[in-house]
Amino acid sequence: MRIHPEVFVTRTLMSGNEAVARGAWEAGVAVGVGYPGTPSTEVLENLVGYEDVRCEWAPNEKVAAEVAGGVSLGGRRVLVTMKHVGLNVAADPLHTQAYTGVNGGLVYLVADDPGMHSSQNEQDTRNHAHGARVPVLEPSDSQEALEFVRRAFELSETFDTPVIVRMTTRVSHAKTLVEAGERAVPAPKAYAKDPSKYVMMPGMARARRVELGARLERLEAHACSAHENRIEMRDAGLGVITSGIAYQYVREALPDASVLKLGLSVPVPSELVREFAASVERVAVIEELEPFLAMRVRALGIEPVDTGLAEWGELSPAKIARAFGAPEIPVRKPIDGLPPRPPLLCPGCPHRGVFYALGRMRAVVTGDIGCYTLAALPPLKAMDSCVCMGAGIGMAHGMALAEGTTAPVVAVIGDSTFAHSGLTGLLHLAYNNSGGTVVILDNRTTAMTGHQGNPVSGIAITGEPAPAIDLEAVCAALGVSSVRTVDPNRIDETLEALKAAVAEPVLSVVIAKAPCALIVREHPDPYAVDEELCTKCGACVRLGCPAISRDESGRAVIDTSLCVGCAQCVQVCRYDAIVQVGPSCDIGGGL
Ligand SMILES: Cc1ncc(C[n+]2csc(CCOP(=O)(O)OP(=O)(O)O)c2C)c(N)n1
Repeated sequence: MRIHPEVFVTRTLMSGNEAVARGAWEAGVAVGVGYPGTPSTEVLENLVGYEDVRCEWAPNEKVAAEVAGGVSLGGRRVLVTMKHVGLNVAADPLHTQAYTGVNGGLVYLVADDPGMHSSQNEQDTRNHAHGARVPVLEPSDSQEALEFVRRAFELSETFDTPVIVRMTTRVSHAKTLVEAGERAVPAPKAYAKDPSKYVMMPGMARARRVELGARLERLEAHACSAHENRIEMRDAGLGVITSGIAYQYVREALPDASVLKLGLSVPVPSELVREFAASVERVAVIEELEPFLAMRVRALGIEPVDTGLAEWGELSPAKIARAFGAPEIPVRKPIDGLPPRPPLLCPGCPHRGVFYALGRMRAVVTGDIGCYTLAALPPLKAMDSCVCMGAGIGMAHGMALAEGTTAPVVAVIGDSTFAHSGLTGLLHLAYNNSGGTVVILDNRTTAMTGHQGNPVSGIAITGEPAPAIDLEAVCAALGVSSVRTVDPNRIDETLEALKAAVAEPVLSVVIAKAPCALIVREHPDPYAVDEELCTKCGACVRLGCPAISRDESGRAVIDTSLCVGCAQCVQVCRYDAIVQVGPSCDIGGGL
């Protein structure tokens, strides 16, 4: 095969998220705003690298969507980014922005996580879109990610609606070749005062609701001829209706099948579906997550074949091939006999000290989402619940109201999560005279999603310093009279502060403040175990530090290449068997 050199000049390997950022830049966005969440985070992290685009991390997705709504109202194009659960938080503005429509193009980039690689649940964003009556574009590779984002801005302005671009983990993170274009910035639109369009009170909203229905019909008519939706006729024996990454899987597993590929999948183009179904003998619907398309196909009186494919988890070419009796697609199996490697808090993680102390207190811990959720796992086993961002604070109060336990109930929440949705929970507790205890784990970063800045750490998306909120002052302003700040690497001090806090009859906050071990540049020298002093009691092992294990005899061993010298283990060893060593010290058998 002859390879044209210009292919390499104009095409670049990009992840789907990189391509989305590029597409938004090419579409002339003025602003990108969002809240981190896997698998969407890199979109904004890439967009900030382009010139002439203002990017901002918001404290949460609702605020991001509202900022985006303002940019749109002001007449400029804007991209708002989040993961699927973020759209729950942003659902309130979205559902009414669908009524008001837009001025400048308003595009939501929402990334779903089938299989829950990095999420607390699985959701199909198409359901939200259907409920809000906004269109959805579903790219199946990076080239489409770029093109569909550009297209989404055109659709937004042509049809006067917010548009969702739905990504999934594999489209977001896989790299495929992309032919990039140039940036074209549309002329800013003038803002014209129009309360009947933008002030959604009942009298105005009712009229807009009629328009919303009419707009959806126009969108559906458009979707029947939109070039994002195409019929690929091959063998007429089987016709597959599909969208997003599932399209790529179908092409690999069933190369002879005819396909109706829906790039603009909401609203479902009924006439196109009918036309396709009439041209094939059997229709199958193959989609990742919910039977969203399948239900609408059925509603048209077309009965798709029962594929037996699950309505949850990730789809794969192998699963599709198996479901259709097609030639098997080999899947690489994990090597036998590998030791299990459960996820653990990093060596030197400051969260560990807090959970060790809470374990000692036998506290019931209503937790939250962040790196610290790992404290629920052995050996710490120090978290009792994790539902959604911010939930732990209200849940601790609810537990106290239920009077179902005599153990102290403590809410634990990270700094980014506190700014995201902990503030209002704490306000509820203060307002309702709770005597509970809330621990804010201030590790100076949003660690879980890759160390983004946040309003507590005071670092902007550009990496520049930004105003940081003063946690002590904020808690006091919300009505919390008892606020303590501790260094969680000092375990005794942390334990004392927690015990004192739960003993108080008033609402108390303990701020556990120490930077994430991964953002600390210089660490103290590592520690090692003195073989002669170690009694094999296992106290240090119960901290769950990846640097500490046992040798065949049961004696503790510290891997000095992993140890960052936090000295938490030193504090739990009652036999002074853990001693500091130089970084390159050969501790051999003697120590
Ligand atoms: C609504 C929502 N948005 C985003 C996420 C992704 N997410 C999970 S935890 C987290 C923040 C964690 O930061 P922090 O609370 O500071 O804890 P850390 O990881 O630093 O310990 C984010 C952004 C999510 N799960 N839910």
